Amino acid sequence: MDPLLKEIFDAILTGDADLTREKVQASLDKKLVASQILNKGMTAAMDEVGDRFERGEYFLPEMVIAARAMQHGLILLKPHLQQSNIASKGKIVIGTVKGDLHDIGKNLVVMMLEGAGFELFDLGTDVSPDEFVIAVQERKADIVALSALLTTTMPNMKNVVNALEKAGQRANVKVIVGGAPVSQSYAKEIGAEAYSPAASGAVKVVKSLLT
Ligand code: B1M
Repeated sequence: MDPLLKEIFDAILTGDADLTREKVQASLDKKLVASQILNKGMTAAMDEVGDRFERGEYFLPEMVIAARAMQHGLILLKPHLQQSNIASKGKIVIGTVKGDLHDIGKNLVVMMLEGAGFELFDLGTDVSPDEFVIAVQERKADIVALSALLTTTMPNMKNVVNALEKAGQRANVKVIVGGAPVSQSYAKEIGAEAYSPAASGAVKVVKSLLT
């Protein structure tokens, strides 16, 4: 592994946003592949942050500053992650479900889908089922994309599906779900059309839903 990736990993782990930016820029200047910088340097660091949190070695403040460092690095990485594909047609309403404030993964999904030419309406985090339904109606969305990072908020994905049904919108829109605790079998269980384990794969999945 390139030593710069380890340096990015360490910079995020210690929540040093300036150093993260510096090392991400150095990696880009060195022509390291953007997806490697993301996966081996940045996302790996967030996984380690999560593990330390579980072991009681890190607390909320450490998670917050690590997330901030990651977000600073992502700003630099964004243009390199987005594919300059031919614009595909499709409107996507996206958000992190009610009760959940995690948005780094969801923001990556937004980046990838926008880069592939889709029109994105990002509702942010802590989005209620009703807010999703209203956005789907107002935007005439083809797809609603739901992110959840907590096992406790996953059920709100099902609540969105139920709310779409109740509003008579279910037939008009496809539902894609993702996020660390979510799985293909969970997607099936709640009646979502699709699941993607990673932001990069979301583009392919969305394209297949719209053909
Ligand atoms: Co929290 N947190 N957190 N956290 N946090 C986790 C998720 C946790 C696994 C940590 C741990 O214990 N190991 C744990 C959840 C346990 C569980 O439910 N199974 C946890 C907890 C417990 C909590 C709190 C409850 C802590 C507390 O208050 N006691 C609290 C909850 C707050 C809330 O949401 N209501 C909390 C708070 C926070 C912060 C605010 C401090 C911060 C979030 C900041 C932010 O997002 N702006 C935070 C962070 C940073 C994490 C970890 C460390 C990192 C998450 C992250 O950004 N990963 C996380 C541990 C971990 O994930 N290893 C943890 C990097 C990101 C690129 O990956 O988000 O998985 P990810 O996204 C991936 C895929 O999942 C996928 O694509 C992305 C890239 O490929 N994906 C999709 C995501 N959405 C998708 C949608 C799709 C398709 C793919 O289609 C629609």
